[in-house]
Amino acid sequence: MPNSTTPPDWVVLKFGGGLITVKDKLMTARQQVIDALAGAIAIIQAAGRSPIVVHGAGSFGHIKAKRWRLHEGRIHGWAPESTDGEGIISQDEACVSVHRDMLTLNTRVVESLGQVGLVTSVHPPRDWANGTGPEFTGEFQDFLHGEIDTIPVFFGDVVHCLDNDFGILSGDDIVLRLAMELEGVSAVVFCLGGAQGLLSAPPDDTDSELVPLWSPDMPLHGHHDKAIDVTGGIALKAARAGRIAEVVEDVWFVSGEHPNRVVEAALGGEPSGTRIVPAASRPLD
Ligand code: IP8
Repeated sequence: MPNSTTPPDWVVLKFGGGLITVKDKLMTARQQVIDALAGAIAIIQAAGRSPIVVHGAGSFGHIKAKRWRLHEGRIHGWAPESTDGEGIISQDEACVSVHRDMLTLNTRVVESLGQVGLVTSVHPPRDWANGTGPEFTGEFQDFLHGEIDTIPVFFGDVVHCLDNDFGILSGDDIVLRLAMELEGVSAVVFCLGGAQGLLSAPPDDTDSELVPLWSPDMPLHGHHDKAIDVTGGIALKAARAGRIAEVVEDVWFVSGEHPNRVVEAALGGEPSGTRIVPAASRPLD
């Protein structure tokens, strides 16, 4: 358990949407995976760290956001040709619907954390964030100084935007800002679905191997399902992780389907996965 007399030793964990949901099946959560991750968070907290959980949207956000082009902001006089029988008739209704769906997914995560005895506080970005990308505005620091053993939970969301009314704020950008702005973040762990880390070649290539150490000056091969994703997929994560590695010692991409690797990465170990380092610090090959 974290100790109330010493400053928190923060560990930021991103649960990828492709890990905690079935990405191409509308509103389908992977409950066993979520439960296993909750167990990992309990171990990390019991080891004296203060976890912050940020989760992605997966099929609770991207499918409708894509169909209704919410990432592009308001498009006056536009509606999709087919609405897939979901009863939504405008972008405004789609925003409300995605807000509700994200809370449904968040409830699954929070209840799972509760089942292993963890206390959480949830901070939906729609209530405090404005704008998209790493420069979004919003005072999230205020949420991080409550009870020492309360775990703050954030997620990617539809948020207000000054220029085009609304847009999609990725959980990856929230992770970046937490890592850059909080004092005492010792590790940032991106928990992936369907991948062990970053790969040396496109995933369908038989020669593709796990890259154990990656920096932003190295090539990147990863899958980005543009047909589904409205945020940047693995390329966005890698770019953000490279920046985070400039200020945080342990930055990892690991398979979230192996919770022991998540725990190891969070506690300063050397799990199977990809360690991210800043460009200048990579040893010359
Ligand atoms: O999955 C996207 O967040 P991400 C949020 O963390 C929505 O990029 C609502 C699609």
